[in-house]
Amino acid sequence: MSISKSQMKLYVVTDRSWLDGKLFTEEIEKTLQGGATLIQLREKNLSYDEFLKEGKEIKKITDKYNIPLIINDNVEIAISIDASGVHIGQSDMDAAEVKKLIGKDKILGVTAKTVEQAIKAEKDGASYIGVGAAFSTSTKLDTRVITFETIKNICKSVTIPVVAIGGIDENNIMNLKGLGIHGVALVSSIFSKEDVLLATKQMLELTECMLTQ
Ligand code: TZP
Ligand code: MG
Repeated sequence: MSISKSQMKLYVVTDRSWLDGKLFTEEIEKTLQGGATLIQLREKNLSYDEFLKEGKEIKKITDKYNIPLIINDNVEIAISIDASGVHIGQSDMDAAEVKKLIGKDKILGVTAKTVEQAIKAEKDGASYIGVGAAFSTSTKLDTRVITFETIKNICKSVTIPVVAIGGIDENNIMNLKGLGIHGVALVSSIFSKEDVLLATKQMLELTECMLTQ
């Protein structure tokens, strides 16, 4: 399924490591209240059953706000909970294979670090591209920073929306202006903050400003 450029504006990617006793579902709901346009449930250490249970709970919340829920990596969970789609990286399953499994009505997100990868992802049926890391980040250790030039060239080489990810916060987001991206995907600049609702609102405002050419 295609996804509109405006739906890619503020892509919130979950991270339970910042919870510090707070309730995961409540923190995610705050991002929806703050204006998140897309949510990705990203879990690296849950068992299948735990992931499934959590996915069902989060899906109820995203449905309430009518915001698509994307599942990181796990096609089986995405299908089981009828999520809106799946996001995969270059070392995960083959994009065309995932597209076949989830069907044409679902969103497929693919991470690309080069123009070639982005073009292939679009051919394979990707609905959007995630590019990064835009800046250095400690949220994902097995990633590397790519140049703004590469981000710009990726944006020029595909027709689907492109979202930048990696180390984006209130201090550096304006540097992304003019690259051609359609939104930002954020983890720590939202979830590391004491007030997640306020952080989301502030990042949304800054994103809108950055996207205005
Ligand atoms: N993929 C590339 S960088 C990254 C992911 C999941 C981490 C983004 O997290 P943060 O905290 O916004 O840098
Ligand atoms: Mg992955």
